[in-house]
Formats: sequence, C-alpha cells, structure tokens
Amino acid sequence: MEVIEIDDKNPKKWDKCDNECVILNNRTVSSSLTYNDFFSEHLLPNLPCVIQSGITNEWTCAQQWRIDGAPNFKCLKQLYGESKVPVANCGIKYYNAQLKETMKIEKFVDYWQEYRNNNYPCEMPLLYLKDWHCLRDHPNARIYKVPKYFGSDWLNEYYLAHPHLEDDYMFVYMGPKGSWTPLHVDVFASYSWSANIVGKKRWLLFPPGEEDNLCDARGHLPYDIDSPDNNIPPKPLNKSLEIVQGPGEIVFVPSGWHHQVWNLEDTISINHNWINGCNIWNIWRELKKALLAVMKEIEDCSNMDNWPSQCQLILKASHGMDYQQFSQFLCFIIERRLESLKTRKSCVSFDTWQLGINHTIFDIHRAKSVLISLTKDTKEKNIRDIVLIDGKVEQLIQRVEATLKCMKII
Ligand SMILES: O=C(O)CCC(=O)C(=O)O
Ligand SMILES: [Fe+2]
Repeated sequence: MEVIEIDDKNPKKWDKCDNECVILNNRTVSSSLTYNDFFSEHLLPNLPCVIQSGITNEWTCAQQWRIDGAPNFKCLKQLYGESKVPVANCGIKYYNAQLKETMKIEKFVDYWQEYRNNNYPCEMPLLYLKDWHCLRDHPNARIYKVPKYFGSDWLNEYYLAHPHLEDDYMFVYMGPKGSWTPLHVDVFASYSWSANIVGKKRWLLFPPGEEDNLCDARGHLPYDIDSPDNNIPPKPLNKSLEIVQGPGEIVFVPSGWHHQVWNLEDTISINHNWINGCNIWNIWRELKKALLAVMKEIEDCSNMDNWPSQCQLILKASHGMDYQQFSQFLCFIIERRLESLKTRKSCVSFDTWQLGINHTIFDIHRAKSVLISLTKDTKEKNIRDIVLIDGKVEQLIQRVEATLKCMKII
C-alpha cells in the first residue's frame, strides 16, 4: 500500500495558501506529478488541472468498457444490463435541470446503439446516463483505482464507513456525442474529478465569484451558457477556462467553480465528488449560506416553537446536509485520525492509500478549526441544543488540542 503525504508540518503555512485563486498558465499536468505538488499547487489554492492520460489505462473498466476507441456496448449490457440507472433527457428542461427517468442499462444501451448507428438523428431524444452509483451497485467489481491525488476524500470515507446510509458520491456517466450537463456548481461546493474512459468532453469553468457576471437582470444563472436566449449582460467573460479532455485524461474541478460540460464524442467517465481538509472551509461557508437562505425563506413563521428544527429539516432537503450531520461528519474524521495517531496505524482510504502523519495532522487541524467555528455559530444562532445534542463536540475539541500540544504542533 502506498502513502500519500505532504511535506509541511506547519499548520500556519497551510492556512496562508488557501484560495489564492491565481490562474495558472499551464493547466495540463503529467501523471507523474507528486501528491505533494498536487496538494500545494491545486488542492490548496483551489485551481483546476487536467492530468494527462496514463493512469486510467490499467483500470479494469478501461479494458472492459471500450473497444476500438468506442464504448463496448455488448460488454456493458452483459455486465450491468439489469441495473436501474438515472437517465437525463438533454432536450427537456425540468426546473433548473434536465428531466430524469429511471431505466435499465440494457434499454439505455439499446437506445445509444440505435442513436449512434443512425448518425445521431435530431428526431431521436438525446439521453444521458448520469450519476450511476456503479460501485454501490457492484461493490466487488474492482473496476478502477482512485488516483492518489484524490485519495484524501472525507466525503466518500464517511459514506463507505456508514453503509446503512446507502449513499456515496462516486458515479459513472455515459452518453452519446452531443449529450451535456447544464451550468452548475457541485453539491456542497465539493471538488470533483472526472476520468474519461472513452471519448472526449469539453468543459467551461468559471472561478468562484465569476458566475455573478453570468446572471441576468433578476439574478438568475443561465441554464445553458451557449443558448442564444440568455440575457447575459455584455460584460467581458474573461475569466472562464475552456478544457478539452481526451480519452484517459482526468479533470480536477476545484471547489465552488461553476461549470458546464459537453460530450464531444460518445463518452464514458468516472466522476467523484469529494471533500477534504483543503476545501472544508468552503463547504462550511456554503452550508452557513444555505441555512441563512432557508431562515429568510420561512422567516414569517419564526415565532413557531420548532422553527429552528424546521429550518434544519428544510436545509437537509434542499442542500443535502444539515448542521447536525455536518458536525457528525467532522467528528468522524477527527476521531479516525486521532485513533490512527494513538495506535500508530495510518488511516487507509479506498483500500489503497495510507495517510501520512503530516497529512493526518493537517486533517485534524482543519476539521477541528471548522468544528470550533460551527460550535460558535450554533451558539450565536441559539441552536446549539438542537445541533450538538450532548457535550461530545466540546470534549473532542479539547482532546484534539491536548494531542496537538503533546505532539508540539500547537
Ligand atoms: O461530465 C458531465 O457531464 C458532468 C460532470 C460534472 O459536472 C462534474 O464532474 O462535476
Ligand atoms: Fe459538476
């Protein structure tokens, strides 16, 4: 098992590098880039890149799912034909997304083959299989190995350790030439990575804040950045970044960057959403913002007894996570890492990557500082008792501080 580690032991240095957001000139990086360099040049400053092909070639899915540079339809049907998956219709807008239905892979592949064989006729619908939890449906199929760059993934670590929650953020996307994903920012403002097994994608990425220039007069973001119907004010869109991602290449999408994606050819990709110590402050900021929006939305009922709990319920439904779940998530990450320091046994992610000691300390430091901020916020909003049910969080913070002091880290 290999170790993922960072060079620096000093938490003060990490805090300074956050969110510098300078656009790099060269965004293509070699697959021999070290973990430490990816950490300091992309994760901490929150900057995108394309990792050259070389990593995906050895994956089982790359061998099974493609044939002569195209999707291997026969194999996909044989292996997964009976799986039920979400399929979007790229031609039908439903609220601010594409209309989705559930379909068997077998049926989707039959459609795809027919569409391709008829040279993508406009009379046929344009369907896109998205957000398929392939690993959850086939837990023993070792179809790919998460690249080391994405080995520190608190979100999927949490879900893999809590199988009863029956969720994760590890997906497969497959769709014909022309299928696309509307302009969006990823769930919780998480990072994503996307590896092309077959085909080519075009990406348009906007650094955080740049989306404000895309809004219409009513403050609404466009659904399709290419649509002639957009009433985007004539401001120069000088800060977008266009990427064409070829077969085998992996795109790293930073936290809070809006993006739109088009499949330029028949394409299959593996996509994960993830959170770690580098973007955890962004995740927390977005959660706070989302709660404020909910509070504003239902402020006319604020004299109801259980108004704070109602706000949390709506937050969970609309944002996907509430304060309580977020605090449990942070506590889980800290507990695991404290245990690893105590037992001198590294945390292992995806059965593959061992977290180095500096990385373990970095993770604890980051999770703890967000947890302190969360505790403070719950006190200010007078919701401490519905979020932090007992005194566990405060005790954990004390234990972390004692441990870091003892290791002469703070
Ligand atoms: O490939 C796509 O269609 C969308 C991918 C995406 O939005 C992501 O990976 O964050
Ligand atoms: Fe995305």
